[in-house]
Amino acid sequence: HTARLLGVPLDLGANRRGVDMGPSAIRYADIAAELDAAGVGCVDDGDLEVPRLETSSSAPNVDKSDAASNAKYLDEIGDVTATLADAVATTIDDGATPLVLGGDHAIAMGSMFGAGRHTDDGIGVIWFDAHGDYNTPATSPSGNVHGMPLAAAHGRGSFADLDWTETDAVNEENTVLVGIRSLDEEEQTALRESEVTVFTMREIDERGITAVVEDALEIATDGVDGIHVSLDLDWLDPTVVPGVGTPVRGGVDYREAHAALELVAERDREADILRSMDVVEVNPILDRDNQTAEVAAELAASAFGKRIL
Ligand code: DIR
Ligand code: MN
Ligand code: MN
Ligand code: MN
Repeated sequence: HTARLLGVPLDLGANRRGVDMGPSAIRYADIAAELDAAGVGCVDDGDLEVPRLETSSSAPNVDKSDAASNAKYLDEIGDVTATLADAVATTIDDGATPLVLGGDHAIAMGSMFGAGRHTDDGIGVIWFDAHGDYNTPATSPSGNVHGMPLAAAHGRGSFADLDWTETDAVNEENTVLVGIRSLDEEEQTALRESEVTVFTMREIDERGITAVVEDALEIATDGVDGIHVSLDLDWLDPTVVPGVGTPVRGGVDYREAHAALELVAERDREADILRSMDVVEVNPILDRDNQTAEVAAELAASAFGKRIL
């Protein structure tokens, strides 16, 4: 692979300022050197231009009584999604693998829509996260779009009506959540009724990370043109990654995280499955000594094939 770094310093989808500095922090953690050590060529395309909180037109557009508008900055985020989707699709057409640096998790909509373009059978998704990110504007208790990207990718709720959503290429039955430990009530219902496979932390406790990720890869890659891997750093335990906006106790540890992403790389070596990846929710303001960005850079390198021997 040749990795193409695409920074997306978006924070409008999250409930805290600071994730906009994620791309910078991950570059400072020397992701280029990490990828180099993985034997992966790396081109840095810089950052996408994103609207800033200070200069965006207004209030976030929230009307709790109106389900359709209970999604903060949805218009601005839609613009970013459309731009990123084009960049990701172009990168793949050029024969490279996009590595999208967030930014909050709302950017994954752009990654997935872009990765799904020009496919015959669509893509699968592996979503490493503490959260399900399966809310819609109608169900979200927070109104934060970073809690909704996967539902958007499946064209759920009012997302289906938006002109910037592309809803047929991200296959629900090839979507797998791994390491989940925090779901809102209506999110649970939506996931239970969906074709998405959810592996909670409990499965990891019982069966171990290797067995769970092997299963996830089997499901995600079945009959598709490739997979998108989305890594929310809050997937890991907050003791390992203090620099995230919505930490949840009880996450995977450093070694489990590496084992998981190394399995992705292993499968990619066998069958060329990795189409795109994003690394999101790094918040340097809440971090200590840039640890979270360092872990992000190392895990991305593992997914792209870094090996010890
Ligand atoms: C919560 C938090 N479920 C929400 N989601 C987060 O706002 O919808 N996702 N933090 O990563
Ligand atoms: Mn999360
Ligand atoms: Mn997330
Ligand atoms: Mn490959």
